[in-house]
Amino acid sequence: MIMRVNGIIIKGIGGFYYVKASHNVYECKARGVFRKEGVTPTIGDRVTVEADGEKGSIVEIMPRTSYLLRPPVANIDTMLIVIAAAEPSPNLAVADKMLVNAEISGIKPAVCINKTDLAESDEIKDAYVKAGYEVIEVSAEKNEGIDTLRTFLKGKSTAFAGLSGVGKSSLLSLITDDDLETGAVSEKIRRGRHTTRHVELFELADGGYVMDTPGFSQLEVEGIRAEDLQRYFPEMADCDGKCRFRGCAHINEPDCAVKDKLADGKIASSRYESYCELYEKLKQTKEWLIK
Ligand SMILES: Nc1nc2c(ncn2[C@@H]2O[C@H](COP(=O)(O)OP(=O)(O)O)[C@@H](O)[C@H]2O)c(=O)[nH]1
Ligand SMILES: [Mg+2]
Ligand SMILES: [Zn+2]
Repeated sequence: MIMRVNGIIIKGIGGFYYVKASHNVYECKARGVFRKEGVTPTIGDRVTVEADGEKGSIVEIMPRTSYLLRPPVANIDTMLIVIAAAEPSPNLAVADKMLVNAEISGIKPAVCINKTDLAESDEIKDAYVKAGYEVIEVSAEKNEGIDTLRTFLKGKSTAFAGLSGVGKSSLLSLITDDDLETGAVSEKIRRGRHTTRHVELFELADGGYVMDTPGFSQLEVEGIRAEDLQRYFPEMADCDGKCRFRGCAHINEPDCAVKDKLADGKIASSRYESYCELYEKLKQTKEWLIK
């Protein structure tokens, strides 16, 4: 008997889409009509399936609230940028690049500082709180802050991003009770179960979804003009129109509201350095590469 059910695509492997609908997962093909319309079903898509037993066919894709291109995933609400307090030592330039890329994608970012058992993290926290971001401090190793993290994740779709080794897999397995690959898992299990690097959404017991985003930390900031970069630094928003020069880049100009805020300690110097670095890189981008 064929039934119509609504669900969410949690993974795609070998031309099949796996759609989670209440307590079932349906192995689905997509109707050819999507190809004609130029739409590719993507992980995170909310879809309608015509199901026959455990197999099904995706017949409708709901409009997306967000779309991340790399890795491709739809309807992510939040991007959680994971930084380790130590091991590896924090790379705030990379964290800021990821924050800008999340902002450009229209996905609300937040910061998670892991490995607080290894080093103190006040300074990092301070930089991002000043920027206006929510900051969650945790230790996957000591199981600290995990309840706060669970509360934060409840009821929304969150993508975890961060450099390799910061503890994304450790955190994801703690909150999903799934046996994900972590640096600590034995080589045998790793080879047996996690040889493919596919992206997958995991449902949380309290409602909501989480996923890892391999490769996201490597993405450069591109597709925007250097002049527009300040829009993606929330702590600069209230400086808009307050500098002496119109179109102030906040780098070499005198009487600059951003530099005043920096001097007052209301913008972290690490954040300002990231801004300057990204601005210079974008300045060198050829105009015709900008969307
Ligand atoms: N000391 C400490 N080690 C951690 C913590 N979280 C993860 N690790 C370790 O850091 C390594 C990398 O973790 P993993 O979850 O694989 O990082 P990923 O590359 O971001 O997925 C592993 O050896 C983990 O056991 C933590 O909170 N404290
Ligand atoms: Mg990992
Ligand atoms: Zn300025």
